[in-house]
Amino acid sequence: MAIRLKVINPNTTGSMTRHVGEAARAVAPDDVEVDAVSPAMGPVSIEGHYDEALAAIGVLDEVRQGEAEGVDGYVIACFGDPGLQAARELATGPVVGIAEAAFHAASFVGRSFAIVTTLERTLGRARDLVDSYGFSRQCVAYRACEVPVLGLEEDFEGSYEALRSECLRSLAEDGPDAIVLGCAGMAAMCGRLEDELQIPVIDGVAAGTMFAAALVRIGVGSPSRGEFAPPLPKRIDGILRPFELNGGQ
Ligand code: 2AL
Repeated sequence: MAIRLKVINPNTTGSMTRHVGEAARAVAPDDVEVDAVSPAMGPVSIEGHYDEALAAIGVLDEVRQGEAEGVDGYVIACFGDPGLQAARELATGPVVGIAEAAFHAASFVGRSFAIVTTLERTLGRARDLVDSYGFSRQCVAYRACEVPVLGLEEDFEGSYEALRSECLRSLAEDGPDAIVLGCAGMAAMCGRLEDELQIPVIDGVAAGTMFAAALVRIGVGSPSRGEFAPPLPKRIDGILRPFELNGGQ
């Protein structure tokens, strides 16, 4: 049976969603159908805690719809993994965040990795994720190339140069065994960077797609009891009313 994966770009920029879909399809096996989507509401890019809190709602909306459509697994394609734990409460199948996927991939190929991301202000979130996922010993550096998320598409070559320079500084000063790219919008730069740097460079969109497909194939999904059991039924007020589950009962 074909595996249906929903790859969610949590921001609302359609061109980035298309690129994320291309990155996922480039690695997905023939029996994996990739549906790349972005939420109907939310910020055009995610570069801070406010953006992320709003984007998480859109992610949950997509997972809710995916469950009604029989989706087998999900990838949350933003490096802050917005809404990941909540999405697991909604989903039957696996939900994989690209930051989490990239850290795991890096840990398979070396002792240490460096994260090179977009804006410096997003590094606190990266640190929190590394700590909470248990990768503090492996992550030896947190770096930013100071290109905003949408700038990655607006000036691809200039952004590539900024990213490449920061990666080279990291190799010289931090000595990681691998580089983890800190934004879904960097996916198209991964192969070229790896060729130039001669070190594993990990794009979480590719890693997350393959991990999610593998989990579906081996029959591993979200837990249905305990912390990740479906949300408790309750009334939800105000503009979030459409998120009430089972009529609040
Ligand atoms: C991201 C990302 O992957 N998508 C987005 O909108 N922002 N991450 C980041 N560090 O800027």
